[in-house]
Amino acid sequence: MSADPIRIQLINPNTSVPMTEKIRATGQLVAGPGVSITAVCPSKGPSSIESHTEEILAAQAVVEAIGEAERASGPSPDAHVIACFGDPGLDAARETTGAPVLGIAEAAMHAATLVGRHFSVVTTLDRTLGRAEDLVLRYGFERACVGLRATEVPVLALEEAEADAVAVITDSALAAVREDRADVIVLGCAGMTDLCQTLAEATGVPVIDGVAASVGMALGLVRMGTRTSRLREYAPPKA
Ligand code: 5HY
Repeated sequence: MSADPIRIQLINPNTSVPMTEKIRATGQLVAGPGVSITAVCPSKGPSSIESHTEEILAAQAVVEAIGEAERASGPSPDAHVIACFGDPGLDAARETTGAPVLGIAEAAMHAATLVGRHFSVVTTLDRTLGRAEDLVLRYGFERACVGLRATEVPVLALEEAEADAVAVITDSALAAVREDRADVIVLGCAGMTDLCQTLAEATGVPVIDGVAASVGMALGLVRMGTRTSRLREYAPPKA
């Protein structure tokens, strides 16, 4: 095996440093030793992404983070993960680099359909459900997705997941299994990454965290030597 490790960059497009650290920790756990996981977040911008306006700023932060990593001296990342459930800037990111770029929503929905028939998304605020619904349609999961549930737990309340927040999210996941007939739960926020195990134990069904799913899939693509197609849509944009 080459001594050069596989490098995956996780991009949290909000400015929360504790959330970025949680995301990095999950990534490293999934990737295991011998894979270099870095997690970055912007120094300026929204502290959480919960609106369409913040989504646009997040998309810009994603594209900038990829550009910076590619321009930096030393080897560039072999893959990038957009660690925000709206997958902000995913298409632009795929124009920016030939390295695979995975969004956590897209990766989580794919993973969910590999281990069950029906999934429900359990997420933060009701106002984000429109974006989640758009992504379900865009990725073609409208048959598999049987529920989109908001908990009204804001993103930043997940920084230190307190018992109250965990209880509300657990109740929502249990309701999804019971009422939506979901047999898999998809977590709708990168800040829920550390709740995956707890929720799986509470619900008895697979709980998919998109951060973990996208790191696993990114690693697979890198090992397969598969990069983003540069033909047509994802060709590099004009300078
Ligand atoms: C996320 N926002 O994963 C999304 C979740 C959401 O700052 N990180 C954020 O509520 O849409």
